[in-house]
Amino acid sequence: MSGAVESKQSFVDKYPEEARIVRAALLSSFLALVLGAIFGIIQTLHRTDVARIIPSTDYYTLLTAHGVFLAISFTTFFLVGLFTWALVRSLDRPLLNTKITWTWYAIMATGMTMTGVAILAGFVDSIDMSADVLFTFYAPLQAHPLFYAGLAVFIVGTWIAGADFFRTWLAWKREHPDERIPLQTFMVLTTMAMWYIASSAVAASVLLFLLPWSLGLIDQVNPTLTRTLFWFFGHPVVYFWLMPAYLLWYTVLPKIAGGRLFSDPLARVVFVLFLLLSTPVGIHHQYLDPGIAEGFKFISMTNTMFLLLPSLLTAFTVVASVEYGARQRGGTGLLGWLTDLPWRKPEFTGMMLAGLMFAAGGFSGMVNAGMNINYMIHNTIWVPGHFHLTVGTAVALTFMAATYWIWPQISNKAIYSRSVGLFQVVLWFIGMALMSNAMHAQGMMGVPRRTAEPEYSGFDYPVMFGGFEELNIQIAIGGTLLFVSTVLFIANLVLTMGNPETTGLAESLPPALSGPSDSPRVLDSLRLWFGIALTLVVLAYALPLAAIINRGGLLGPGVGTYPAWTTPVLDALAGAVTPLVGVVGDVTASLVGVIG
Ligand code: HAS
Ligand code: CU
Repeated sequence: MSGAVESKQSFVDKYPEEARIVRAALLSSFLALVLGAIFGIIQTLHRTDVARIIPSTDYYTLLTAHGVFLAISFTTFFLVGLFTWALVRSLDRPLLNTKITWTWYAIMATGMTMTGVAILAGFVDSIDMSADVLFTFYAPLQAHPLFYAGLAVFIVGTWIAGADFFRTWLAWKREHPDERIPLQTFMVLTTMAMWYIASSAVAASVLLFLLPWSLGLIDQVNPTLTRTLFWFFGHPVVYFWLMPAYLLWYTVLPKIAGGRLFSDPLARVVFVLFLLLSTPVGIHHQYLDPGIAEGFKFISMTNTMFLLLPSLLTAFTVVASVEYGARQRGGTGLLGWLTDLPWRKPEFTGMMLAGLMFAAGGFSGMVNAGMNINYMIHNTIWVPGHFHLTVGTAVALTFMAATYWIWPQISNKAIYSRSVGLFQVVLWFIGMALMSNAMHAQGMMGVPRRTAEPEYSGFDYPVMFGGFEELNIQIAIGGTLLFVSTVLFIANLVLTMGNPETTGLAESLPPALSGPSDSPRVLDSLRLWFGIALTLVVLAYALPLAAIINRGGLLGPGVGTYPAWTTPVLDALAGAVTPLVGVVGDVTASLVGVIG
């Protein structure tokens, strides 16, 4: 899109219907953020024994709500909103049919409501419904069928969203046969392609095993199988959260810094690498699972180490682009240019702090990924420390920061208070630095995750990096700051929505220094990359899955390979077929008699 046109007309001026959809998706995302934040603060204060307003028996309900609303709902609704904006903006063409778009939005919202109701009902004793299965919803924990049905509906919604994006791009391609895929669209499409592969496994797990099991159609499932299918999806889903943040770091952050993206081809390579490598690594969440051979775990570890590459490339490209921006603004010196960046802009500072935190989160991820050191931190609170830096900051803080930049363009309303915005993003950073650091340190002491009572009465934790109690205080203060930061973010947005509409809020995105024509055309061959990605997944998972099913059956040991509910169906079929066979036999016999 040419800068001149866009500077006159904002996104909402040009595409009012699409802007409405983006706003709806973002607001759904922020609703989930509010709910997740409320559960988060209750749980932080409970775990650290600062304030206990719920019984510990409700802790799993709380933790499930916190995880599902934030990790699944907040992230995915933001993603579909952001992707709709990025696709339409970069193709400079409307969606094919917004009725379809509203349909997938409604399907996703319905699915998430079903799942949310099933979880929240767990707080009400008089309702016989609960879903205390955590956001990693594999067996043997079992939820009410509504929880699984809602998730299935939600995932189908995201699949239709992906199809909507692909169809719109294909229409654009027919209109522009010789052009390269615009970078943002390329990022949207590779992410959705990765999502189709990743989510297929969890959809299979829900539809074939967990839902029939919770409906009572089958008596048991094979826990190792449902865990493995979950982690088949559970690792790539973290890149499904991260890739929209990368889209913003690559395409929006350099512009805010006053510069341009350093290299468009490198950005494409990074997204292709994520498509190829995100999925064949999920077993790194199962290093301590029995029933999976060490060799498969080792292969998964090796694949994970390759997967560090796209993030390290990103660190280089994004920092180089930001540095270019600073130098354009007159910055000089080895590090002196850092002072020439627009630190007063919440969208800039928020994204930079998110990127900085990601470096720390990525390093703790490298510790997780090592098979031997994983034994030290697995199932300790180190792991929540890790993912609050990655999804909880690199992703969440980038989304909040980007909202300060995107919202005016999709609503024609200026942000109510940009200084509160700046304060808010810095507060998030400080809160997370305290909370996550203390979580990592406690994890090294062996403090478990996922428990309301980490104290183990009568057991003293060894003192290192400061004592257990002191770290608890850091976690409580950090968690409280995060809650305050979320309240400020939401309040600012609500007040923004009350602002009068205005003009002049349009922003353009400049082309990259090294543009798409510098990269080989094969990079745009989505079919090729999708095919290779599928092949890698088959190579990584065929044998482990076959071994798991061979050992424990599809439905766990002793049940046989076929679901129990097929027995009555087969009996009924046999009952219907037997007389028929009898008739055929009789007829044949009489025919033989006649002929004879
Ligand atoms: Fe992870 C567990 C390994 C990245 C999320 N991870 C989790 C769980 C979650 C999660 C939610 O191998 C818990 C699941 C559960 O409940 O059990 N993770 C990794 C590795 C990476 C990684 C190797 N994780 C992420 C991201 C997440 C995420 C991203 C969410 C968005 N993780 C694991 C493992 C476990 C695990 C094991 C299982 C642990 C266990 O035992 O249970 C890598 O992708 C990390 C690569 C990144 C880097 C950092 C590069 C530095 C950069 C700097 C950026 C700076 C920029 C500019 C852009 C090596 C890119 C600003 C710069 C300035 C100077 C201002
Ligand atoms: Cu992982």
